[in-house]
Amino acid sequence: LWGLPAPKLKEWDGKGTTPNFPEIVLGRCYTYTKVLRPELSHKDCRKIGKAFMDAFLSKDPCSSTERDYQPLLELTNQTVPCNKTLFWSKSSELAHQYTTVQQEMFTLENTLLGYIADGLNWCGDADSSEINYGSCPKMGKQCNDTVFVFWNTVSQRFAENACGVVQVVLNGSISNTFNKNSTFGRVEIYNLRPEKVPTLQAWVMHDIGDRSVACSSSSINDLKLILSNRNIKFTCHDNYR
Ligand code: N1C
Repeated sequence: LWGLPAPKLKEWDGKGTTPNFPEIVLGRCYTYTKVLRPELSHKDCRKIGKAFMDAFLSKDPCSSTERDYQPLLELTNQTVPCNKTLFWSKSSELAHQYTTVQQEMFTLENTLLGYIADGLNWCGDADSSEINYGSCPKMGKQCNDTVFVFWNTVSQRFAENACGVVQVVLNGSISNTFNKNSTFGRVEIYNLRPEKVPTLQAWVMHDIGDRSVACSSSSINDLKLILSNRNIKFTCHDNYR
């Protein structure tokens, strides 16, 4: 409509959408499916990019739901082999260094959708079809924003699909080695399927020089209890080599 000013996007406290978000999503999708894992070269990156935008554009970023991301999840479905799923919490860097060396292991970021979204931020606006590059709701503070809903949704799927013995890398040099409020503690452990996942193995890693033994800490005991109630066996290794 000629002459009408574009509606002003809502202003939030958090940082805005990552610059060039659509291009990054498309580029990462092609890199993953054509270069890194050509067995997925049949995936349609244009469709995937469109489904990602449709999940949040023209919507209030504080009213996002799992359903918004379902079409994107369907287009990016992928099988992770049994015994190869690796979870992590407050140990992203170490976990990913490990999967870089141990290429047959998969964190969520080693799957297509996790790879595409890793480190990015995004939001739309209820009153405009534009991407909001200026600001987005501050996670946890202003609302459960669309990026938070996204990670909950994909983490849930990642855990539901896991099979065999699964691993988690935990940070033994912080007080809450197992944190009930983390994605791992809140979403992933409750979505493991006991009929497919007999055992969860924790690798509790410490900073160099820190010789505490976190496997015997009370937070690890909480994890053990939750799993035992869910009929999943638990093993724990301090500073797995
Ligand atoms: O909250 P966390 O850790 O326990 O989440 C990690 C856990 C892993 O096992 C992943 O499978 O949940 C999954 N996951 C991601 O893969 C991921 N990539 C990037 C969850 N969150 C992820 N992010 C962002 O990091 C996201 O913004 C979320 O809030 C943080 C969580 O990191 P954490 O607290 O160290």
